[in-house]
Amino acid sequence: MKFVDYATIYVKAGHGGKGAIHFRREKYVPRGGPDGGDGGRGGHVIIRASGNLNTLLDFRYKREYMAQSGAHGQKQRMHGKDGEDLLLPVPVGTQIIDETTKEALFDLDHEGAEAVIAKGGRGGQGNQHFATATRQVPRFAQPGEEGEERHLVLELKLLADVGLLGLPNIGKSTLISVISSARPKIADYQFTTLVPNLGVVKPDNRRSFVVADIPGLIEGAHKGVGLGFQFLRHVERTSLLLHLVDISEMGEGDPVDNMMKINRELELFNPDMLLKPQIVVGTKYDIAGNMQRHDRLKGHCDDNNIKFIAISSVTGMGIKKLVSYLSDRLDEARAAKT
Ligand SMILES: Nc1nc2c(ncn2[C@@H]2O[C@H](COP(=O)(O)OP(=O)(O)OP(=O)(O)O)[C@@H](O)[C@H]2O)c(=O)[nH]1
Ligand SMILES: [Mg+2]
Repeated sequence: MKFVDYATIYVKAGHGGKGAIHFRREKYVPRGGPDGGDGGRGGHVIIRASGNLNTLLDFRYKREYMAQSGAHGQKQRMHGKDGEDLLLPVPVGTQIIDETTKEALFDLDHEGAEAVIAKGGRGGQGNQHFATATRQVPRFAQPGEEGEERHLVLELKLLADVGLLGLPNIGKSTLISVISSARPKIADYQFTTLVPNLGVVKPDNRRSFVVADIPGLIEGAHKGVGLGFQFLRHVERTSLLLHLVDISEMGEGDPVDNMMKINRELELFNPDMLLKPQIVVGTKYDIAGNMQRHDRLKGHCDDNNIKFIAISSVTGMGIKKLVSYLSDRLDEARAAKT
């Protein structure tokens, strides 16, 4: 399935039904009073988060959404039927932004969260309401109100606890495949991962948590180099970032420089990202060779008080330690929130 995390749409709520102009007509009741009923309310447009969806793809194909109008009022004080509400399901984690004012309107961050995004117009009052002592034959009624309309931006930000970050080809997808049931594509070339993957990690006797694997970043991502940094929004809301750095003898470039480059891109994307707790993970430890790159990275982390864990997704070395460390940190983060 195609992954789409951004869409612009136009929504319009239903028009209110017209109030009726009518006079009572019955045998033996000459010149009965006004009995025109009220119009029904126009349908609302409602957006609701659903756990069954994981992309905004549908909104690329269909861009305009209109709810039903209210029915007109009728004789004998009969109320017109309300227009049906239009319900638009979106993935959990979708944010709704007003395209015109850029104002963030709603953040549908849990299953079932919903927002009435455009209100249906009120139905007009029928002429039954307008008779007075001096005006017994009101030949008018209210029209229904317009439904609200809006141009919206929908932006999906996956909700994960831990985000994986790093250059391409360093083993991000391999790690998520080892610690969760996710089965992303893994290959020995850059940009194997083209769209984010989520994996649920279920440690023994601990709470499960969600990890997001995103496409690799390279220097200049903020200018659109490589796949760009558009996918960083999916790790914007995680509690922790795992910054993966290749420490194998096959790895290219200085490991500390590599790490700095990614952090620079993070900062350019959103400076707050640097405030998020980061754990540095040295990958491919099974082929670390003379350990030169490992020692260089670990030394830097120790000097700067950065947590460092070395792993091998191939032999499993360090993986248990990493998962249990993540569980601890997430427990702390949850405790701090409550
Ligand atoms: N020896 C060894 N190879 C590994 C390890 N982890 C990953 N690899 C290999 O490294 C290559 C890249 O792995 P991926 O998991 O696809 O890397 P990625 O970071 O997801 O790459 P992109 O999606 O392109 O950003 C693959 O050939 C993996 O088999 C490891 O711990 N040891
Ligand atoms: Mg990958």
